[in-house]
Amino acid sequence: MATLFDPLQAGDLALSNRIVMAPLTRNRSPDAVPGDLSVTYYRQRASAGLIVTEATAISHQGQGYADVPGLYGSEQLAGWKRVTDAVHEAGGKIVVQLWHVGRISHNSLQPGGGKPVAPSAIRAKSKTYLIRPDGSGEFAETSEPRALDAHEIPGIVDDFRRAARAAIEVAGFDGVEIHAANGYLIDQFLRSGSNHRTDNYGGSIENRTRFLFEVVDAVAGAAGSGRTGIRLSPVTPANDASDPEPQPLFEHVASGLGSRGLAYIHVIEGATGGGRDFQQGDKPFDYAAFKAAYRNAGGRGAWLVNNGYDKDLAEKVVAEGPADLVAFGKLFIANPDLVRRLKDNVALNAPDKATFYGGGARGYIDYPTAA
Ligand code: 8OZ
Repeated sequence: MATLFDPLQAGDLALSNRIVMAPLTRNRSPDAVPGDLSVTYYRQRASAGLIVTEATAISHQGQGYADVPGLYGSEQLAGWKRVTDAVHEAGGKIVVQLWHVGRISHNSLQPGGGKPVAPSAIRAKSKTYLIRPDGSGEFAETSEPRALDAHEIPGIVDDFRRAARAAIEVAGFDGVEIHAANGYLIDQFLRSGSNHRTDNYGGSIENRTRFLFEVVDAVAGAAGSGRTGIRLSPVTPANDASDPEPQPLFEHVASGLGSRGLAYIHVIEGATGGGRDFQQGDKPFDYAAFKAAYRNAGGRGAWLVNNGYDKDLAEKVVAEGPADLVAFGKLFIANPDLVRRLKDNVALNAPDKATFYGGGARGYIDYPTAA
């Protein structure tokens, strides 16, 4: 029976164990450049089987929060190269999460102070995080977006392609993860609550999933399909994501992904950071049918699960199914040596919520490792 501490081959990624560091937004990259603190933070966590970086904007337009990193300029790529070198020196593997926030943004973060872009001009009931001129942080309502013109969509697909290529060739990542979860741009296209388009990117399930598959094909073409993963959150209400019928939608996504040779599928079960049983529509989501749709379509990638796992539940899903890999978020914030602590049953440090977003070294690189 598989354990959390066994190696796994996920596509082209040879992982030393089944414990993944989840993507975690930390807002410590002024000018979108990861700096010394981030080099230390990721190096400290290199014993994870795989690190998925915090969500990283593929373009200035894809930015939605203060001090989150990007992949679109040479300084940002150079900052990330220092991170990947440090993780590799420490024996780890690291992929970058490719992010376009769509409507979850604020005019003040957009090129020229313009409106954020979205499938449709529907404002999200959600907040973003800004930093005031005096350096203090504040949560602010997301701005009114404008609907993308169909002729702009290939340019965004190109931004994903360019970011994926630079991530591998310049920044030295082992792979990339497409962020298609949590109510950001790709998820906004998927769900009927945020996509009211009447062209071939809206309406039917085939049309609402078109943008996702275009991005997957572009990114997998640039990074290599065996170095590409994708994160999905079939029922999350995060960032005002809503769709009354997630089952057929996400089974269509899963079967389309099955033939694309990806390294892994990363599934947030339930409400992101909240209840694992959360549902949208009138039926509980059937994760087994979702996974079966992927395997039945030929999908061979690793099945990576996330949301509220502790050691017992993680061991169970890796031993008995359905998972090959388990991602831990808050536990990795507070425990740089989480793999060793889980293996040796060492008590865990508790995460400090007050230092999750923004700030400096405190709550970022000062959690102790076990003696
Ligand atoms: C927390 C704060 C800001 C962004 C996500 C990228 O939910 C995020 C995020 C999380 O996927």
